[in-house]
Amino acid sequence: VEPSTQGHSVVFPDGFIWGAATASYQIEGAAREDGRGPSIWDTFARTPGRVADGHTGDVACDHYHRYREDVGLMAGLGLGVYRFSTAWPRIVPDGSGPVNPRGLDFYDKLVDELLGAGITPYVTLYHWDLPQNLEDRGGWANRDTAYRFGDYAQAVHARLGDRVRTWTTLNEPWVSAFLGYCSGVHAPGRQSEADAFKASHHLLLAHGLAAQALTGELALTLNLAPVVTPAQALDPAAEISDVDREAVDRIDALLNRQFIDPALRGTYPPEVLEIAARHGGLDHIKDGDLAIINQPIDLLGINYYNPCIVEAAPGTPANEAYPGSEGIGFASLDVPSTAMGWPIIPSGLSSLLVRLSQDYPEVGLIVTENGAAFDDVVVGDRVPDADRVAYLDGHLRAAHAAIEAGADLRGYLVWSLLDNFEWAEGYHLRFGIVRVDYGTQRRLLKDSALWYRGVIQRNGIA
Ligand code: PNW
Repeated sequence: VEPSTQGHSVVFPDGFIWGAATASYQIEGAAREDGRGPSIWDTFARTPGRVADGHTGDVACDHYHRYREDVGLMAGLGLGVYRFSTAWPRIVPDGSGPVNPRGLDFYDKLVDELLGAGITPYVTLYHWDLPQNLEDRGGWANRDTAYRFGDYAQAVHARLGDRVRTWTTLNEPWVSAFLGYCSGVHAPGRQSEADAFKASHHLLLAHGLAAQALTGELALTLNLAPVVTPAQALDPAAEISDVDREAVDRIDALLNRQFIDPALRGTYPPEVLEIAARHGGLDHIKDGDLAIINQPIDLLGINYYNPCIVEAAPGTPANEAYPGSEGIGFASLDVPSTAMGWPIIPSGLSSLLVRLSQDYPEVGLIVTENGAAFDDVVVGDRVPDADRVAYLDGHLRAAHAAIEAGADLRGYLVWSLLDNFEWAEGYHLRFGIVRVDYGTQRRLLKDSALWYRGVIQRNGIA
Protein backbone atom coordinates (compact mmCIF):
# COMPACT_ATOMS: atom_id res chain seq x y z
CA VAL A 1 0.00 0.00 0.00
CA GLU A 2 1.54 3.30 -1.03
CA PRO A 3 0.16 6.33 0.80
CA SER A 4 -0.72 9.10 -1.61
CA THR A 5 2.01 11.70 -1.57
CA GLN A 6 1.73 15.01 0.16
CA GLY A 7 -0.02 17.49 -2.08
CA HIS A 8 -2.83 15.38 -3.47
CA SER A 9 -6.14 15.85 -1.73
CA VAL A 10 -7.81 12.91 -0.03
CA VAL A 11 -11.37 12.58 1.25
CA PHE A 12 -12.38 10.14 3.98
CA PRO A 13 -15.60 8.08 3.92
CA ASP A 14 -18.83 9.75 5.05
CA GLY A 15 -19.25 9.47 8.79
CA PHE A 16 -15.52 9.03 9.45
CA ILE A 17 -14.88 9.83 13.12
CA TRP A 18 -12.46 12.66 13.98
CA GLY A 19 -11.28 13.31 17.47
CA ALA A 20 -8.52 13.72 20.01
CA ALA A 21 -7.38 11.76 23.05
CA THR A 22 -5.98 12.36 26.53
CA ALA A 23 -5.58 10.35 29.74
CA SER A 24 -6.52 11.13 33.32
CA TYR A 25 -3.12 11.18 35.05
CA GLN A 26 -1.52 13.04 32.16
CA ILE A 27 -3.84 16.07 32.26
CA GLU A 28 -6.09 16.25 35.33
CA GLY A 29 -3.88 17.30 38.23
CA ALA A 30 -5.95 17.72 41.43
CA ALA A 31 -4.18 14.64 42.72
CA ARG A 32 -5.47 15.01 46.27
CA GLU A 33 -8.91 16.50 45.67
CA ASP A 34 -12.43 15.28 46.31
CA GLY A 35 -11.40 12.01 47.88
CA ARG A 36 -9.08 10.75 45.15
CA GLY A 37 -6.79 8.02 46.44
CA PRO A 38 -3.15 7.59 45.42
CA SER A 39 -2.26 5.67 42.28
CA ILE A 40 0.89 3.86 41.24
CA TRP A 41 1.80 6.88 39.10
CA ASP A 42 1.64 9.22 42.12
CA THR A 43 3.99 6.92 43.99
CA PHE A 44 6.30 6.38 41.04
CA ALA A 45 6.52 10.04 40.03
CA ARG A 46 7.17 11.12 43.63
CA THR A 47 10.05 8.64 43.89
CA PRO A 48 13.29 10.45 43.01
CA GLY A 49 14.96 9.21 39.84
CA ARG A 50 11.91 7.66 38.22
CA VAL A 51 10.56 10.56 36.12
CA ALA A 52 12.70 13.18 34.38
CA ASP A 53 13.44 16.11 36.70
CA GLY A 54 11.07 14.76 39.34
CA HIS A 55 7.99 15.89 37.42
CA THR A 56 4.65 14.60 38.72
CA GLY A 57 1.02 14.74 37.66
CA ASP A 58 0.05 16.67 40.82
CA VAL A 59 -1.02 19.71 38.76
CA ALA A 60 -0.48 18.63 35.13
CA CYS A 61 -2.79 20.68 32.86
CA ASP A 62 -5.16 21.39 35.75
CA HIS A 63 -7.87 19.97 33.51
CA TYR A 64 -9.83 18.95 36.60
CA HIS A 65 -10.57 22.63 37.16
CA ARG A 66 -10.42 23.79 33.55
CA TYR A 67 -12.45 21.12 31.78
CA ARG A 68 -15.06 23.64 30.62
CA GLU A 69 -12.44 25.74 28.87
CA ASP A 70 -10.90 22.58 27.41
CA VAL A 71 -14.23 21.34 26.05
CA GLY A 72 -14.62 24.81 24.53
CA LEU A 73 -11.31 24.32 22.71
CA MET A 74 -12.48 20.93 21.43
CA ALA A 75 -15.72 22.43 20.16
CA GLY A 76 -13.77 25.16 18.38
CA LEU A 77 -11.71 22.50 16.62
CA GLY A 78 -14.85 20.69 15.52
CA LEU A 79 -13.97 17.40 17.24
CA GLY A 80 -16.64 14.74 16.84
CA VAL A 81 -15.19 12.53 19.58
CA TYR A 82 -13.15 13.13 22.71
CA ARG A 83 -11.38 10.10 24.18
CA PHE A 84 -10.48 10.50 27.86
CA SER A 85 -9.89 8.10 30.71
CA THR A 86 -11.51 7.86 34.11
CA ALA A 87 -9.16 7.68 37.08
CA TRP A 88 -9.86 4.51 39.05
CA PRO A 89 -8.43 6.05 42.28
CA ARG A 90 -10.93 8.94 42.07
CA ILE A 91 -13.82 6.54 41.79
CA VAL A 92 -12.69 3.69 44.05
CA PRO A 93 -9.96 5.37 46.14
CA ASP A 94 -8.73 2.14 47.72
CA GLY A 95 -9.13 0.08 44.57
CA SER A 96 -11.78 -2.06 46.22
CA GLY A 97 -14.59 -1.24 48.58
CA PRO A 98 -16.66 1.93 48.62
CA VAL A 99 -17.26 4.04 45.54
CA ASN A 100 -16.47 7.75 45.94
CA PRO A 101 -19.40 9.67 44.43
CA ARG A 102 -17.37 12.91 44.26
CA GLY A 103 -14.93 11.19 41.91
CA LEU A 104 -17.77 10.21 39.62
CA ASP A 105 -19.22 13.75 39.81
CA PHE A 106 -16.26 15.09 37.84
CA TYR A 107 -16.79 12.71 34.91
CA ASP A 108 -20.53 13.25 35.10
CA LYS A 109 -20.01 16.98 34.57
CA LEU A 110 -17.40 16.41 31.88
CA VAL A 111 -19.74 14.11 29.93
CA ASP A 112 -22.57 16.63 30.14
CA GLU A 113 -20.27 19.42 29.01
CA LEU A 114 -19.15 17.33 26.02
CA LEU A 115 -22.65 16.33 25.02
CA GLY A 116 -23.76 19.95 25.34
CA ALA A 117 -21.00 20.88 22.90
CA GLY A 118 -22.03 18.15 20.45
CA ILE A 119 -18.96 16.00 21.18
CA THR A 120 -19.27 12.25 21.70
CA PRO A 121 -17.44 10.98 24.80
CA TYR A 122 -15.31 7.83 24.44
CA VAL A 123 -14.43 6.59 27.93
CA THR A 124 -11.31 4.53 28.61
CA LEU A 125 -11.54 2.85 32.01
CA TYR A 126 -7.85 2.18 32.54
CA HIS A 127 -5.02 4.36 31.30
CA TRP A 128 -2.40 3.20 33.81
CA ASP A 129 -3.42 4.84 37.10
CA LEU A 130 -3.89 1.73 39.26
CA PRO A 131 -4.94 2.47 42.86
CA GLN A 132 -1.82 2.18 45.02
CA ASN A 133 -3.63 0.01 47.54
CA LEU A 134 -4.08 -2.68 44.88
CA GLU A 135 -0.41 -2.46 43.94
CA ASP A 136 0.41 -2.99 47.63
CA ARG A 137 -1.43 -6.30 47.32
CA GLY A 138 0.53 -7.38 44.25
CA GLY A 139 -0.90 -5.12 41.57
CA TRP A 140 -1.62 -6.64 38.18
CA ALA A 141 0.45 -9.68 39.11
CA ASN A 142 -2.36 -10.50 41.56
CA ARG A 143 -5.40 -12.13 39.95
CA ASP A 144 -7.75 -10.33 42.35
CA THR A 145 -6.96 -7.00 40.65
CA ALA A 146 -8.86 -8.19 37.55
CA TYR A 147 -12.02 -8.77 39.59
CA ARG A 148 -11.67 -5.39 41.30
CA PHE A 149 -11.44 -3.83 37.83
CA GLY A 150 -14.70 -5.52 36.88
CA ASP A 151 -16.38 -3.96 39.94
CA TYR A 152 -14.96 -0.54 39.11
CA ALA A 153 -16.13 -0.81 35.48
CA GLN A 154 -19.61 -1.60 36.73
CA ALA A 155 -19.60 1.47 39.02
CA VAL A 156 -18.56 3.82 36.22
CA HIS A 157 -21.08 2.30 33.85
CA ALA A 158 -23.86 2.63 36.42
CA ARG A 159 -23.25 6.37 36.65
CA LEU A 160 -22.37 7.29 33.04
CA GLY A 161 -23.95 4.49 31.01
CA ASP A 162 -27.09 6.51 30.29
CA ARG A 163 -24.98 9.01 28.30
CA VAL A 164 -21.76 7.23 27.33
CA ARG A 165 -22.14 4.63 24.58
CA THR A 166 -18.54 3.84 23.63
CA TRP A 167 -16.35 2.15 26.25
CA THR A 168 -12.74 1.09 26.11
CA THR A 169 -11.64 -1.24 28.87
CA LEU A 170 -7.84 -0.89 28.76
CA ASN A 171 -5.26 1.31 27.13
CA GLU A 172 -2.18 -0.60 25.96
CA PRO A 173 -1.95 -3.57 28.33
CA TRP A 174 1.46 -4.42 26.81
CA VAL A 175 2.83 -1.16 28.21
CA SER A 176 1.22 -1.73 31.61
CA ALA A 177 2.61 -5.24 31.90
CA PHE A 178 6.03 -5.02 30.24
CA LEU A 179 7.11 -1.44 30.98
CA GLY A 180 5.46 -1.52 34.42
CA TYR A 181 6.51 -4.98 35.65
CA CYS A 182 9.42 -6.05 33.41
CA SER A 183 11.66 -3.16 32.28
CA GLY A 184 10.34 -1.03 35.14
CA VAL A 185 10.51 2.29 33.27
CA HIS A 186 6.82 2.87 34.03
CA ALA A 187 4.92 2.55 37.30
CA PRO A 188 5.04 0.50 39.43
CA GLY A 189 8.67 0.14 38.31
CA ARG A 190 9.06 -3.56 39.02
CA GLN A 191 11.45 -5.88 37.19
CA SER A 192 10.27 -9.46 36.98
CA GLU A 193 9.59 -11.37 33.77
CA ALA A 194 7.30 -13.77 35.64
CA ASP A 195 5.24 -10.93 37.12
CA ALA A 196 5.00 -9.26 33.72
CA PHE A 197 3.41 -12.35 32.15
CA LYS A 198 1.05 -12.65 35.11
CA ALA A 199 0.19 -8.96 34.77
CA SER A 200 -0.43 -9.39 31.06
CA HIS A 201 -2.86 -12.26 31.66
CA HIS A 202 -4.66 -10.54 34.52
CA LEU A 203 -5.04 -7.37 32.42
CA LEU A 204 -6.66 -9.46 29.69
CA LEU A 205 -8.88 -11.11 32.27
CA ALA A 206 -9.81 -7.66 33.57
CA HIS A 207 -10.74 -6.65 30.03
CA GLY A 208 -13.05 -9.65 29.72
CA LEU A 209 -14.67 -9.14 33.12
CA ALA A 210 -15.26 -5.45 32.43
CA ALA A 211 -16.64 -6.19 28.97
CA GLN A 212 -19.21 -8.47 30.63
CA ALA A 213 -20.25 -5.59 32.91
CA LEU A 214 -20.64 -3.01 30.14
CA THR A 215 -23.24 -2.34 27.47
CA GLY A 216 -22.94 -0.25 24.32
CA GLU A 217 -20.07 -0.17 21.90
CA LEU A 218 -17.04 -1.98 23.36
CA ALA A 219 -13.40 -1.50 22.51
CA LEU A 220 -9.95 -2.58 23.57
CA THR A 221 -7.03 -0.28 22.75
CA LEU A 222 -3.63 -1.80 22.02
CA ASN A 223 -0.25 -0.37 21.10
CA LEU A 224 0.19 -2.31 17.90
CA ALA A 225 3.04 -2.02 15.46
CA PRO A 226 4.11 -3.81 12.33
CA VAL A 227 7.22 -5.78 13.19
CA VAL A 228 9.70 -5.58 10.33
CA THR A 229 13.40 -5.86 9.50
CA PRO A 230 15.33 -2.66 8.77
CA ALA A 231 15.14 -3.48 5.05
CA GLN A 232 11.37 -4.04 5.21
CA ALA A 233 10.85 -0.79 7.11
CA LEU A 234 12.17 1.05 4.06
CA ASP A 235 10.69 -1.27 1.44
CA PRO A 236 7.86 -3.64 2.44
CA ALA A 237 8.72 -5.89 -0.50
CA ALA A 238 12.29 -6.47 0.74
CA GLU A 239 13.51 -10.07 1.02
CA ILE A 240 13.68 -11.62 4.49
CA SER A 241 15.93 -14.45 5.65
CA ASP A 242 14.65 -17.39 7.70
CA VAL A 243 16.44 -16.24 10.87
CA ASP A 244 15.05 -12.72 10.50
CA ARG A 245 11.59 -14.17 9.87
CA GLU A 246 11.83 -16.07 13.16
CA ALA A 247 12.89 -12.88 14.98
CA VAL A 248 10.03 -10.90 13.45
CA ASP A 249 7.45 -13.57 14.32
CA ARG A 250 8.63 -13.86 17.93
CA ILE A 251 8.40 -10.11 18.57
CA ASP A 252 5.08 -9.91 16.72
CA ALA A 253 3.77 -12.60 19.07
CA LEU A 254 4.96 -10.74 22.18
CA LEU A 255 3.89 -7.25 21.17
CA ASN A 256 0.78 -7.77 19.04
CA ARG A 257 -0.70 -11.27 19.09
CA GLN A 258 -0.25 -11.75 22.86
CA PHE A 259 -3.20 -9.36 23.24
CA ILE A 260 -5.18 -9.50 19.99
CA ASP A 261 -5.45 -13.29 19.88
CA PRO A 262 -6.83 -13.89 23.40
CA ALA A 263 -9.26 -10.97 23.06
CA LEU A 264 -10.54 -11.76 19.57
CA ARG A 265 -9.99 -15.52 19.28
CA GLY A 266 -9.65 -16.87 22.80
CA THR A 267 -6.17 -18.26 22.15
CA TYR A 268 -2.60 -17.38 23.09
CA PRO A 269 0.13 -17.52 20.46
CA PRO A 270 2.19 -20.68 21.11
CA GLU A 271 5.42 -18.63 21.19
CA VAL A 272 4.06 -16.56 24.10
CA LEU A 273 3.02 -19.63 26.09
CA GLU A 274 6.43 -21.18 25.50
CA ILE A 275 8.26 -18.04 26.69
CA ALA A 276 5.95 -17.48 29.68
CA ALA A 277 6.38 -21.13 30.66
CA ARG A 278 10.14 -20.50 30.93
CA HIS A 279 9.57 -17.36 33.04
CA GLY A 280 7.53 -18.41 36.03
CA GLY A 281 5.22 -20.96 34.44
CA LEU A 282 1.61 -20.92 33.30
CA ASP A 283 -0.25 -21.72 36.52
CA HIS A 284 -1.86 -18.28 36.55
CA ILE A 285 -3.84 -19.17 33.39
CA LYS A 286 -6.92 -20.95 34.74
CA ASP A 287 -9.47 -23.08 32.89
CA GLY A 288 -12.15 -20.81 31.50
CA ASP A 289 -10.05 -17.63 31.53
CA LEU A 290 -9.72 -17.46 27.76
CA ALA A 291 -13.49 -17.72 27.38
CA ILE A 292 -13.90 -14.75 29.73
CA ILE A 293 -11.24 -12.79 27.86
CA ASN A 294 -12.78 -13.57 24.46
CA GLN A 295 -15.83 -11.30 24.79
CA PRO A 296 -17.36 -9.89 21.64
CA ILE A 297 -16.03 -6.38 21.04
CA ASP A 298 -17.02 -3.86 18.40
CA LEU A 299 -13.84 -1.91 17.92
CA LEU A 300 -10.14 -2.56 18.12
CA GLY A 301 -8.42 0.67 19.11
CA ILE A 302 -4.98 1.07 17.62
CA ASN A 303 -2.31 3.35 19.03
CA TYR A 304 0.32 3.69 16.33
CA TYR A 305 3.54 5.69 16.57
CA ASN A 306 6.17 3.71 14.64
CA PRO A 307 7.00 0.21 13.42
CA CYS A 308 9.03 -2.15 15.58
CA ILE A 309 12.28 -2.86 13.74
CA VAL A 310 14.12 -6.09 14.60
CA GLU A 311 16.57 -8.55 13.13
CA ALA A 312 18.34 -11.73 14.15
CA ALA A 313 21.43 -10.86 16.23
CA PRO A 314 22.98 -14.03 17.65
CA GLY A 315 24.34 -13.62 21.18
CA THR A 316 22.28 -10.53 22.03
CA PRO A 317 20.69 -10.72 25.51
CA ALA A 318 16.92 -10.27 25.76
CA ASN A 319 15.56 -6.73 25.54
CA GLU A 320 14.38 -5.62 29.00
CA ALA A 321 10.78 -5.20 27.84
CA TYR A 322 10.68 -8.38 25.72
CA PRO A 323 11.42 -11.50 27.77
CA GLY A 324 12.27 -14.29 25.37
CA SER A 325 13.90 -11.95 22.84
CA GLU A 326 17.39 -13.41 23.25
CA GLY A 327 19.24 -13.34 19.93
CA ILE A 328 17.11 -10.51 18.54
CA GLY A 329 18.41 -6.99 17.92
CA PHE A 330 16.18 -3.92 18.08
CA ALA A 331 17.43 -1.74 15.26
CA SER A 332 17.24 1.96 14.57
CA LEU A 333 16.95 3.43 11.10
CA ASP A 334 18.59 6.39 9.52
CA VAL A 335 15.32 8.25 8.92
CA PRO A 336 13.93 11.44 10.51
CA SER A 337 12.59 10.93 14.01
CA THR A 338 10.46 12.80 16.58
CA ALA A 339 11.70 14.38 19.81
CA MET A 340 10.93 11.02 21.43
CA GLY A 341 13.54 9.48 19.11
CA TRP A 342 10.83 7.46 17.35
CA PRO A 343 11.39 7.02 13.58
CA ILE A 344 8.76 8.62 11.34
CA ILE A 345 7.41 5.88 9.08
CA PRO A 346 3.78 6.56 8.08
CA SER A 347 3.60 3.55 5.75
CA GLY A 348 3.74 1.38 8.89
CA LEU A 349 0.23 2.55 9.73
CA SER A 350 -1.07 1.45 6.32
CA SER A 351 0.46 -1.99 6.52
CA LEU A 352 -0.73 -2.45 10.12
CA LEU A 353 -4.35 -1.51 9.32
CA VAL A 354 -4.47 -3.67 6.20
CA ARG A 355 -3.00 -6.66 8.03
CA LEU A 356 -5.44 -6.32 10.93
CA SER A 357 -8.42 -6.11 8.60
CA GLN A 358 -7.22 -9.22 6.76
CA ASP A 359 -6.38 -11.27 9.86
CA TYR A 360 -9.25 -10.11 12.10
CA PRO A 361 -12.10 -9.14 9.73
CA GLU A 362 -14.70 -9.48 12.49
CA VAL A 363 -13.75 -6.27 14.31
CA GLY A 364 -13.92 -2.62 13.27
CA LEU A 365 -10.76 -0.54 13.54
CA ILE A 366 -10.19 2.92 14.94
CA VAL A 367 -6.92 4.75 15.47
CA THR A 368 -7.24 5.78 19.11
CA GLU A 369 -3.81 7.45 19.22
CA ASN A 370 -1.37 8.81 16.69
CA GLY A 371 0.78 11.89 17.00
CA ALA A 372 4.24 13.14 17.81
CA ALA A 373 6.39 15.12 20.19
CA PHE A 374 8.54 17.84 18.66
CA ASP A 375 10.59 20.70 20.08
CA ASP A 376 7.94 23.36 19.59
CA VAL A 377 8.75 27.04 19.69
CA VAL A 378 6.36 29.84 20.50
CA VAL A 379 6.54 32.81 18.15
CA GLY A 380 4.34 35.59 19.45
CA ASP A 381 0.91 33.98 19.73
CA ARG A 382 1.71 31.15 17.33
CA VAL A 383 3.33 27.74 17.52
CA PRO A 384 4.52 27.03 13.96
CA ASP A 385 4.81 23.24 14.34
CA ALA A 386 5.22 22.35 10.67
CA ASP A 387 6.93 19.09 11.68
CA ARG A 388 3.83 17.94 13.57
CA VAL A 389 1.57 18.96 10.69
CA ALA A 390 3.76 16.91 8.33
CA TYR A 391 3.67 13.93 10.72
CA LEU A 392 -0.12 14.02 10.99
CA ASP A 393 -0.55 14.66 7.27
CA GLY A 394 1.62 11.67 6.42
CA HIS A 395 -0.16 9.35 8.82
CA LEU A 396 -3.63 10.44 7.72
CA ARG A 397 -2.66 9.77 4.12
CA ALA A 398 -1.40 6.37 5.23
CA ALA A 399 -4.71 5.70 7.01
CA HIS A 400 -6.59 6.76 3.90
CA ALA A 401 -4.48 4.45 1.73
CA ALA A 402 -5.36 1.57 4.07
CA ILE A 403 -9.08 2.32 3.68
CA GLU A 404 -8.65 2.29 -0.11
CA ALA A 405 -6.95 -1.09 0.26
CA GLY A 406 -9.96 -2.43 2.15
CA ALA A 407 -9.23 -1.77 5.83
CA ASP A 408 -12.37 -1.23 7.93
CA LEU A 409 -11.09 1.95 9.59
CA ARG A 410 -13.84 3.97 11.25
CA GLY A 411 -12.01 6.95 12.72
CA TYR A 412 -8.85 8.70 13.83
CA LEU A 413 -8.07 10.32 17.21
CA VAL A 414 -4.98 12.44 17.50
CA TRP A 415 -2.65 12.07 20.49
CA SER A 416 -2.93 14.46 22.11
CA LEU A 417 -5.35 17.33 22.52
CA LEU A 418 -3.03 19.03 25.02
CA ASP A 419 0.65 19.00 25.87
CA ASN A 420 0.72 16.87 29.02
CA PHE A 421 2.64 14.68 31.47
CA GLU A 422 4.52 12.33 29.16
CA TRP A 423 5.09 9.56 31.73
CA ALA A 424 8.79 8.88 32.40
CA GLU A 425 9.69 11.95 30.31
CA GLY A 426 7.63 14.32 32.43
CA TYR A 427 6.63 17.61 30.81
CA HIS A 428 9.70 17.78 28.56
CA LEU A 429 8.03 16.11 25.64
CA ARG A 430 5.05 17.88 24.09
CA PHE A 431 2.55 15.79 22.12
CA GLY A 432 -0.31 18.33 22.06
CA ILE A 433 -1.91 20.06 19.12
CA VAL A 434 -2.67 22.66 21.79
CA ARG A 435 0.27 24.13 23.69
CA VAL A 436 0.05 24.35 27.46
CA ASP A 437 2.09 26.98 29.30
CA TYR A 438 2.52 25.16 32.62
CA GLY A 439 3.33 28.38 34.46
CA THR A 440 0.06 30.11 33.61
CA GLN A 441 -2.00 27.13 32.37
CA ARG A 442 -2.74 29.15 29.25
CA ARG A 443 -3.70 27.12 26.18
CA LEU A 444 -2.55 28.16 22.72
CA LEU A 445 -3.65 26.46 19.50
CA LYS A 446 -0.60 25.25 17.60
CA ASP A 447 -0.59 25.45 13.80
CA SER A 448 -1.30 21.70 13.86
CA ALA A 449 -4.58 22.35 15.70
CA LEU A 450 -5.63 24.92 13.11
CA TRP A 451 -4.64 22.50 10.35
CA TYR A 452 -6.57 19.64 12.02
CA ARG A 453 -9.66 21.84 12.30
CA GLY A 454 -9.51 22.23 8.50
CA VAL A 455 -9.11 18.48 8.01
CA ILE A 456 -12.20 17.83 10.11
CA GLN A 457 -14.17 20.53 8.28
CA ARG A 458 -13.52 19.06 4.85
CA ASN A 459 -13.40 15.42 6.04
CA GLY A 460 -10.02 15.09 4.39
CA ILE A 461 -6.80 16.75 3.42
CA ALA A 462 -6.80 19.56 0.87
C1 PNW B 1 1.19 5.81 24.57
N1 PNW B 1 6.53 2.14 23.93
O1 PNW B 1 2.28 5.36 25.35
C2 PNW B 1 0.16 6.17 25.62
O2 PNW B 1 -1.11 5.60 25.45
C3 PNW B 1 0.05 7.65 25.90
O3 PNW B 1 -0.45 7.84 27.21
C4 PNW B 1 1.40 8.29 25.67
O4 PNW B 1 1.42 9.62 26.10
C5 PNW B 1 1.70 8.18 24.19
O5 PNW B 1 1.63 6.83 23.74
C6 PNW B 1 3.04 8.76 23.79
O6 PNW B 1 4.08 8.10 24.42
C7 PNW B 1 3.32 4.58 24.91
O7 PNW B 1 7.60 2.28 24.55
C8 PNW B 1 4.48 4.64 25.64
O8 PNW B 1 6.41 1.27 23.05
C9 PNW B 1 5.53 3.83 25.32
C10 PNW B 1 5.43 2.95 24.26
C11 PNW B 1 4.26 2.89 23.51
C12 PNW B 1 3.20 3.71 23.85
